[in-house]
Amino acid sequence: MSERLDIDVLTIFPEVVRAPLSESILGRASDEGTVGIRIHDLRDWTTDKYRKVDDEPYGGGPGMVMKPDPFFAAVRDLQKEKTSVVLMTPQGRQFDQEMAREFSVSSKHLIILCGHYEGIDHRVVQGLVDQEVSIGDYVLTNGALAAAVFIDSIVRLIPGVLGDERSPIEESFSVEDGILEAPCYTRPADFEGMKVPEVLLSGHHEKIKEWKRNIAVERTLENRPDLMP
Ligand code: 6GU
Repeated sequence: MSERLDIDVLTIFPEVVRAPLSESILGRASDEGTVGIRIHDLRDWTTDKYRKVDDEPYGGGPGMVMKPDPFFAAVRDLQKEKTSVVLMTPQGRQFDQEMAREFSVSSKHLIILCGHYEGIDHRVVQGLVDQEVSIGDYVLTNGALAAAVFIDSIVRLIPGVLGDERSPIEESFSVEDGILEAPCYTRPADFEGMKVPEVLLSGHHEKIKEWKRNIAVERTLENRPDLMP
């Protein structure tokens, strides 16, 4: 049995995080209690009449900056003994499969803060955050989508969440040499004249393995030469 992972998300767009995580595999993991995901509206920790979460930047500049006080109040309410606080921000360390594995193995309780692209008061980073995470070199309007991606990739690695226990080991970026996966096929063997490679129908396991390896290298050279050892 795996250990339970609890995740609290703080966002001004709870629905953006909730919808993708309630589908299929992740919804089941949540139902079965392998993981407990709670998505909170950051505005619940505001104290003013307008539930204000942002304000103008000191020193000028465009856009608004997210205020520190709702984040501090929320984290103080939610944190437990073994909590790690993660901020989703394009300024963070770039997320990858290795980080997903580390989070899934070592986390007990995560509080995930979703920033807005214009920025978040830096005292949140200094005073609350253990790790700043970016999901890639492009800018999203808000960290909520990034949080859903981050959570999906971690939760699916928890033993028992995927039906087949083997599959996370053999997939791209997780195989020993970290190259892309071979393409796959299913019935029909001939679809409108496009045929499944003969070797896959042969039942010859050594030959199939060799074919998969060769085509994986070929496709990696074409799409992701940076992954080649
Ligand atoms: Cl974590 N947030 C935002 N707003 N944009 C991003 C991102 C995060 N990661 C990549 N782009």
